[in-house]
Amino acid sequence: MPTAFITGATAGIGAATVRELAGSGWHVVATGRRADRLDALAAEIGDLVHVAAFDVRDEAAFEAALAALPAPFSDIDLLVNNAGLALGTAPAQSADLDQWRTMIDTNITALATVTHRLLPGLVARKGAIINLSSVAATYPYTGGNVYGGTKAFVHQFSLGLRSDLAGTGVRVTSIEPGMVETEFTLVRTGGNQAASDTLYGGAEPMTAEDIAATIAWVATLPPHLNINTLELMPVRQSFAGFQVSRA
Ligand code: NDP
Ligand code: 8X3
Repeated sequence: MPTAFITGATAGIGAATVRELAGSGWHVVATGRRADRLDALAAEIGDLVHVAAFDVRDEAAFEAALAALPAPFSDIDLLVNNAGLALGTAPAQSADLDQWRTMIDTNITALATVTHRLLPGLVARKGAIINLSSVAATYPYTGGNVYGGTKAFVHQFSLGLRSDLAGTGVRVTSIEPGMVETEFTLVRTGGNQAASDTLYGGAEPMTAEDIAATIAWVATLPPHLNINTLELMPVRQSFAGFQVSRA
């Protein structure tokens, strides 16, 4: 069975994707900063999972984790660039610059670094890359500023990769979800459970398992077929109009 390397596997979409792929017999490298969460996942799933705890922004730690991969986990066929976060909901003019930098470092710089490092092996194995973008890449909302910008990077980078990888057999997909109930809003609000409950309450949001099943579907399509971008929303979420600031 093939091997997947998943960033951000300690929670939400990443953890659900580990369970989904390992449940179908894939070997999975599960990564993230919280080692206790990764150990629990490994204990739950067993030998099909290899865990590596590191901060995806720490290139040396990432390299050390790669160097420590045993076979068959070292032969990566699928990269799921999932680690990411939003921080804050303030408008740009009152946003925290450190939060902006953390989002850029994680959602853009680390994602590009991991991709660059794993690309030669993915080309050699005619593998695949699945990137987690967002509806925030396409539809601006107040307070979405840099988060939406990072996800627009992920969308466009995915399309650019497809161009560059023409003829290699490597597939690239940008998955672009709307509301998924995970730890995302807790992280964004600095641990405000009430804010998270209010956002998702009554919205019948998508679940991490919904997105994991979509990732698994994309990853197991016939090798001649590439999903370029895939946008998903809960039925209860849709588009709002423009705002007008009247004189
Ligand atoms: P969660 O907060 O539940 O999970 C985020 C994961 O990213 C965690 O495993 C976390 O691990 C990891 N992560 C964050 N920063 C780092 C870091 N510096 N180094 C390593 N790992 C890191 O959120 P989701 O599952 O919802 O989010 C997963 C992806 O999906 C993100 O890219 C997000 O932007 C995207 N997305 C989410 C949507 C939603 O509504 N939830 C909608 C659209 C896209 P740890 O903290 O242990 O390091
Ligand atoms: C997460 C979805 O709408 O909160 O990417 O930006 S949203």
